[in-house]
Amino acid sequence: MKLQNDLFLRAARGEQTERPPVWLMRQAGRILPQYRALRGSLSGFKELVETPHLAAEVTIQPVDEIGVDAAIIFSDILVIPEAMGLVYEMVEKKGPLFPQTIQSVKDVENLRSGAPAAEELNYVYEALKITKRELNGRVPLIGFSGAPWTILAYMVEGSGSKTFSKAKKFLYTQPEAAHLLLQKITDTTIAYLKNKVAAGADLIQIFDSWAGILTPEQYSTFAAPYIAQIAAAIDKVPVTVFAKNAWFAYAEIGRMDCNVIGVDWNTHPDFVRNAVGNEKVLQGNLDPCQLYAPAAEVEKATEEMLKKFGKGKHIANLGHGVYPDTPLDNVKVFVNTVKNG
Ligand code: 1CP
Repeated sequence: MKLQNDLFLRAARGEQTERPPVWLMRQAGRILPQYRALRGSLSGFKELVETPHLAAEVTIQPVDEIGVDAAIIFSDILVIPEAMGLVYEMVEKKGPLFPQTIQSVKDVENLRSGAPAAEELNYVYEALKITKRELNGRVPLIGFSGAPWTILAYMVEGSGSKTFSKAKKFLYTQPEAAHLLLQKITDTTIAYLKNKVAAGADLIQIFDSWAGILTPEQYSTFAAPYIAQIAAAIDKVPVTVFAKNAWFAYAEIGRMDCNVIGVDWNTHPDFVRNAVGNEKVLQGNLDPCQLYAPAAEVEKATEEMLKKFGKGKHIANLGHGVYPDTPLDNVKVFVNTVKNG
């Protein structure tokens, strides 16, 4: 089906566009009253993720309500560990929890991987198909995964963490087991993302949310090579790599077979441009907390951000996911400022 609004995809491919496209990481979620109402009627987060027509419904909510130029499929990066054999729980007000974690090479050997693991995630592919049908060509649909290092971090740590010191300890003390695990996650992620593309994803974004806690050497050893494998394997649609706080890794990411590079709010777009050259498209990077300021300041800051990126090769977004308690009106000011800019 032909897209009515293909601005996001044209920009991602590096084509000239009349204005930068705009969407928000975590736009499908608690900033929307429609989401909160539906979520409140369910047993929990996983019911929403695992029920394809409901996942499709919340995926489309921000397109209707905020007018963004792309939808992102409602799911979570933690479906991959579960498909490999580690069940996750989403504890209310706390976040993810893995009752069983990875501690040894034996634990890694016991995991499923590759296409058989990816087959466990039919509910995600079903959600993509329903979303594509219901979007009816209005905007492109983004599919996503976590980067292998970020997925390993949850599988070893067992929950969120400020330091992920157990996961980093695993890299320092059991590097062979770590590489085995990273390769299994990579193989599973490639099969999963190819299935997502077959189900209708128009672009793939890889989230390396915990990139910034590694040393540059660790990043080059345990993170970048696996993302590079995934980016090279996804050949039918554009790929975005978002490695949060990994300012030291932009040159390496710039050499990957990806189209778009995410920029967090700590990093100046000029710095990233210098590191990656002129071909790549940049995505970002307003501070999510800026959206708590009065509307007039949100507008001004958004205009300044657009100026910093310059004309072309830019997809407007925040520097990380939007926070759940952000005033919805200011989210709309952000989006409309880009659209009217
Ligand atoms: O009950 C709820 O509503 C829980 C909140 C929530 C939501 C809305 C979680 C739990 N996941 C999601 C959806 C989600 N997760 C999306 C939806 C699509 C969209 O962007 O609109 C996406 C892309 C993710 C990806 C994700 N999950 C990441 C990478 C992106 C990022 O923000 O860095 C990470 C790290 C997770 C793990 C996760 N899932 C949920 C929470 C609270 C967390 C973070 C836990 C931690 O701090 O370690």
